[in-house]
Amino acid sequence: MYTQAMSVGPQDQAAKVRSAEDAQREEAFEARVAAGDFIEAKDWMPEHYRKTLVRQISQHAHSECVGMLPEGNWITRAPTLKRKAILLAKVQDEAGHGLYLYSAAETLGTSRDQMLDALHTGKAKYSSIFNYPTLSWADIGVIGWLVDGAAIMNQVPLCRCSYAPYARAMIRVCREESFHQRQGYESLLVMMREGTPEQKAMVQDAVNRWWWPSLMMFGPADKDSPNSEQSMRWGIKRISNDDLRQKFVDATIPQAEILGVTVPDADLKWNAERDSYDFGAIDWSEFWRVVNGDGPMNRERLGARVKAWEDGAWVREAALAHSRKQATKEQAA
Ligand code: BYC
Repeated sequence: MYTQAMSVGPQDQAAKVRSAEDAQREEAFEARVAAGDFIEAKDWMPEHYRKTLVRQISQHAHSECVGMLPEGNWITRAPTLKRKAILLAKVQDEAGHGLYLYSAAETLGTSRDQMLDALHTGKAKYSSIFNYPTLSWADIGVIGWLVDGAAIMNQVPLCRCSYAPYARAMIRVCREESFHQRQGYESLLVMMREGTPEQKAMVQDAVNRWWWPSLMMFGPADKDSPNSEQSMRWGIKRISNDDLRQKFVDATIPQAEILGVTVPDADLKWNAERDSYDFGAIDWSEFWRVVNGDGPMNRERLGARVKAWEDGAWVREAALAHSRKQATKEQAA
């Protein structure tokens, strides 16, 4: 008895040849990546590699854009002209990072409209950290110090990501993030060294609120991270979530000591054997709640992005009408 599945017609033979070719390409791709080679947009890549990159890069781009909101909230209330100019420049940098990253994701064959639609309909994620409120001016310094500090720790290895357009974008992003981290730390140093007792208490309160969410930025523990293994094998991620988190704690605690603040972790202690700090358990239920849309500011943040998109509709329409008019003129000439 013959069934379709057993058919060996010309179509099936073509499929077999194609899949053999794909297997060969895949092998060559894996070998290139294992040798530390960079992949360019026009190179052949497995579909899963492409999808993983679109997911991570678009999510990264969304994070940069949503990340403008908590800080933008303080532009009109910055305490001096100098601080206002710095904050404005920083928020503009974040918009620039979003744009380079959307461009990097577009090289993988996805459109910006598709990516934005995924954000606006809640299908795409953005960093959990931006779903917390900025309650005082000290939050702006602490975001620079801790949030940008965590971002740099995570992003420096991405400058060696196997996908070259993403790696190239990350080089510039990291230079700018490094300035962001320093300006945040410097503003906190001024408050802690020259401030009133109330200002010092404000800094400590901000550290208390941002510490744990900053540790959560690195993502779930390695054992609970479904994407890590494959992403590490493909050289998309170079250092694991837990290793980056540990490096961040080790780099940050001495900075907290210089600043004169403490972090809200009773279990934090130096472990001479590991040459690292031991730290307390992260509340993963809070992390997943925030990632899944139920954090303190999720609704406001997404609402603000959707509103900005809707308010900008007339600009997009006008730009399209203008380009259509130009095209008609050029055709007529
Ligand atoms: N928040 O398998 P895992 C900035 C998701 S912006 C939300 O470990 P992966 C700045 C994860 O997506 C910097 N979701 O995933 C801007 C996955 O879900 P899906 C933002 C998170 O991808 C303005 C699931 O949990 N940085 O610096 O291997 C002002 C399982 O996780 C989070 C980047 O985007 C999270 N924190 O590793 C100031 C860096 N963590 O997608 C500053 C680029 C995990 O399967 N991204 N999830 O549905 C990465 O390096 C990686 O994507 C992550 C996660 C380390 C974040």
